[in-house]
Amino acid sequence: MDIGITIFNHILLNQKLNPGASGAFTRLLMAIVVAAKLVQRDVAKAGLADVLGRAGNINVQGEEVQKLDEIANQVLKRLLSSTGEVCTLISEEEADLIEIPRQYNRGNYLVHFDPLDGSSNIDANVSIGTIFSIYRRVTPPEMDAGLKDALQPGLRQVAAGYIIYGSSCMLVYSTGSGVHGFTMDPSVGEFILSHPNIQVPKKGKIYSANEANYCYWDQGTRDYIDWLKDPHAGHVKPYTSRYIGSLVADFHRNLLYGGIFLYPADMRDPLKPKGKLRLMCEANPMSFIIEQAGGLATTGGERILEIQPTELHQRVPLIIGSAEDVQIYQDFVAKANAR
Ligand code: P6P
Repeated sequence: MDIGITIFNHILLNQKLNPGASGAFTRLLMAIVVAAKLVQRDVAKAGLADVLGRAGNINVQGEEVQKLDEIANQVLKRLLSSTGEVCTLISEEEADLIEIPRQYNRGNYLVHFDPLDGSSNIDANVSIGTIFSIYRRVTPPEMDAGLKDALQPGLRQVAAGYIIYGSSCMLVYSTGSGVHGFTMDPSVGEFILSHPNIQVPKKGKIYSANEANYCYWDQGTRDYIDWLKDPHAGHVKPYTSRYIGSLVADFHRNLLYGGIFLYPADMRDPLKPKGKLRLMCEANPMSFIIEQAGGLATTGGERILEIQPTELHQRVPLIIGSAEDVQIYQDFVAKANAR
């Protein structure tokens, strides 16, 4: 196991593998690393400073915004814009494309990000996370970036990753050459390679879903959950339920241990018929990572990474994890739909 490699060295090694690289992508990734350190610093002291609690305003998703959300959002906007390597940004906290301040160059990349996912858990000191998804622009550099750049299928991502602020702070990312995890060494303030080439187990025994929504799910999903819990289904190892209610935390555990995470479409909130999670800043980056790690990610009917987006903040059902578990889920949905 490679130890002692810092994330900066890892990113630079990655650049050396691409002889034509200008260093722009490297500078962008390094800005994300610095942002992660700044957000981690504030998250770590959340219970101590006045950042705890509500900011008293509502974000574009209609959710109460916590002060840490705002801090994380501003940190990412500032650090990514000042690289001069992005043409626009899209934050889960803001309705529209974020314009890059005029004093900075505009580059060939754009980033979708959720600055602090799972923030409703902040007050309870539950693990939360930052999620990012990087694309190349598709419009000419002399034009202002627009929706054509921002609404690309997840297959077009050039990198994706997340930072989990938990018992330790980890950064997990992929540029399309495997998934690599780095753990923060607080004594030196560096992310050190701790999980090289992460591969998700082909099959797990953990399922993660908010079963309070059970009666609002489609028949195929209900059949699958019933099967998971059926003691007579012939499971080699009985499944166990683990649900934190923080996507990054639930995803990270299943990535390492194996299993399946489900946030299906539900009819609990008629305003959100496609489920709760956002395609561009949650489902696509996590799907890019899981496929790089040998897993699968689906809506139940289609591969997440192949969805052609139509809105910046569109929501999608997300079923993601170990390949065999996700495949079995898809079989249940297909059977139910065929009835
Ligand atoms: P529920 C957190 O608010 C979040 O966006 C994800 O991090 C998490 O997976 C999901 O919502 C939890 O939603 O409806 O189970 O509370």
